[in-house]
Amino acid sequence: MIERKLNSRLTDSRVDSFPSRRKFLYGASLAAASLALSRDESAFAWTAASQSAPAQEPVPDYRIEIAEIEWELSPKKKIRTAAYNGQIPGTLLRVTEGKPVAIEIVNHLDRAEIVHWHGQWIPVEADGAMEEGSPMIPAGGKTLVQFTPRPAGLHWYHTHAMGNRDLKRGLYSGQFGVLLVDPRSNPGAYDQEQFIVLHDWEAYYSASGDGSLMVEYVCGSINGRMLGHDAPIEVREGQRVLFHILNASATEPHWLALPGHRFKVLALDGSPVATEASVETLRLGPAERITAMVTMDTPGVFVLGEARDEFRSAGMGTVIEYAGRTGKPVSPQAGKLKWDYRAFAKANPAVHTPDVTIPLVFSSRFKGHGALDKWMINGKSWPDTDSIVLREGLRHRLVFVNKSTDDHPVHLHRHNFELVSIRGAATSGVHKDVVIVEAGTTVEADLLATNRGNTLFHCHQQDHMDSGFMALFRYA
Ligand SMILES: [Cu+2]
Repeated sequence: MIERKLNSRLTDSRVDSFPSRRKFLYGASLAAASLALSRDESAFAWTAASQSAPAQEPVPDYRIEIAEIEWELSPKKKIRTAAYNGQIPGTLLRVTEGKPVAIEIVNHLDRAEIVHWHGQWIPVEADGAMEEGSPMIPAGGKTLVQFTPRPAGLHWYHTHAMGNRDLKRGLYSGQFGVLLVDPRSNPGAYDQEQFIVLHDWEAYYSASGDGSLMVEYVCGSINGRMLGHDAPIEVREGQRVLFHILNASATEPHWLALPGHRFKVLALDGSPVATEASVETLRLGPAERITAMVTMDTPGVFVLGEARDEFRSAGMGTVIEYAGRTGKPVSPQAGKLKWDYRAFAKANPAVHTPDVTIPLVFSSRFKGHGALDKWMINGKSWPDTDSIVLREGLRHRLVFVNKSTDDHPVHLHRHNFELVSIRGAATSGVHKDVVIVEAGTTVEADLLATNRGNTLFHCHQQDHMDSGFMALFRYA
């Protein structure tokens, strides 16, 4: 029987164990490919990341195999997509802050790939962004990535390849998984933990009001299954369930609710919040993570899912069932969709004076009917965007000015930032590595430059990133 908890079904993919049925089948399906490759080891060209490693290669703690798979979102919906270790989401990588980890990545695809460690403050060689200078993994090649995980919290790993106009590549595919960095200290008391990973599938282009193209999806899933096609999460009255929630969608923000329950938000993007506020509905832009505790105090059967009917009926939901309760699950009502990062901030914002202020103005250029808009930072599109120079040790105030009519989940690699104002209202105590800058608004965030090396900044919406919404920060 397939394990129902993501945690237990994924932790068995450590290199030295091989017990689960799903993993076993995957091993069998790849046997032919491995055999072919073993005849000619030179086909496995070690890439630059491993050449800088010690002569004695360490035994990897984890292995990630990138391959095309057929995946059953539901019995009626089978898709083909590239994924990690034959499962969606990929193997849960659970590591400890400060304890070095070695991960072997094998690319069985016929194209070069790259894996980014989102939220980790690690060197460029390991980070996984070719624009920074991290090496790609060639088609049929493999690499060994080594880094010391920091900071603790809910992070993730995913392809950083471009999707361009191919809606099966990049984050439109199944190439994503959870990287949970446990703190060295006790993370707190809870009765069980659950991982909730959102994704949208079968992307297609549709014409927006002005005739330019936008991405939409046929269906969505939680933990790789459409609503009603995964085993329910079983809880008991009084339990405190720690939810690790990741929006791994290529382009869509999502709203999540569990009727009759509230989410006590403990951390955003893995970073503990100043105020652990309780909310009814969570908003997660692409790449955002929320760590939240739910006290199970309303017995029944419920859908934990998208608060909006159209997304939930397209599959984005999972059932939560109290012990001994049966019946039709109660779905979230489309209530007010309200989200304010400041709910989790310090009650009295701390005031800091930045050493440097860096305006970053986001705008788009209409490229015509049937075309993708071109996205710009300070008037230029990648690869022509001006690079931003950071000075080590200084406090840089990033002023995100969104002059467009879209919201943008902007992301900074290898660092995080502290939100200092949203729509002109001062704030502090919320540290993130992705922030949604809503259409027509300004968000300010302070970046402490403490991790030398090239640092990519981009919109995490795949089609925006692919259309120029990227810039490189570099240290002076
Ligand atoms: Cu964007």
